[in-house]
Amino acid sequence: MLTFNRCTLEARVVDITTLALDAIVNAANTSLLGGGGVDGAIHRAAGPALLRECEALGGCATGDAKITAGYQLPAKHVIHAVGPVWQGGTRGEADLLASCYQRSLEVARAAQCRSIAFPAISCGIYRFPADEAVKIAIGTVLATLPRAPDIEKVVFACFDEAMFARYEAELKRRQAPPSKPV
Ligand code: AR6
Repeated sequence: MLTFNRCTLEARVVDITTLALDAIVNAANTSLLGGGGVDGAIHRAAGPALLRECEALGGCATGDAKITAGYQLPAKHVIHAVGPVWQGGTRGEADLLASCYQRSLEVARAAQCRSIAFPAISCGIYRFPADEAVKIAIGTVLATLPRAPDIEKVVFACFDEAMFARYEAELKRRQAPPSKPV
């Protein structure tokens, strides 16, 4: 766990669809019409009304995020963020992934959310290298939080222990005080 101003950042091994927070983030695609991975799990758990609201949104650009209600989910809102497909790292993938985290927090703030959970966006079907993605996720959340001061809790929902270990290591590295000069 890491504390930044009044906000706690923590990693958990958990199915994101079970979290009763103000918002959970979906790793969506540009159509916003559902898919596999966490997107499929969120749509299944939320029920068909989520797809109907998504159909009215007109899609979403890569790197951007749009909000809906949570319907049958315990979370109040779903923030649908569209991560980049990994294409080797030379197509702006890192900036687009960072933009997902930044835009999600901006959208959460506008909806008065105080708590939010992120999956490891782009780290599944979109094949973004997980070590780099985790650094981008935590770094961008920390950089954006000063502009989203009402957010009190950020959960990084990990589907497996290997992903959890990456988040834990990066959170610990960021929490550690700078080493003293010898
Ligand atoms: N809770 C938390 N994390 C999960 C869950 C869950 N229920 N299910 C999967 N993960 P992915 P992407 C993890 O593939 O790479 C869809 O078809 C998973 O282990 O869901 O951004 C969309 O429609 C991985 O670490 O998202 C898009 O077309 C992470 O969530 C495309 O996949 C993200 O994996 C998006 O691909």
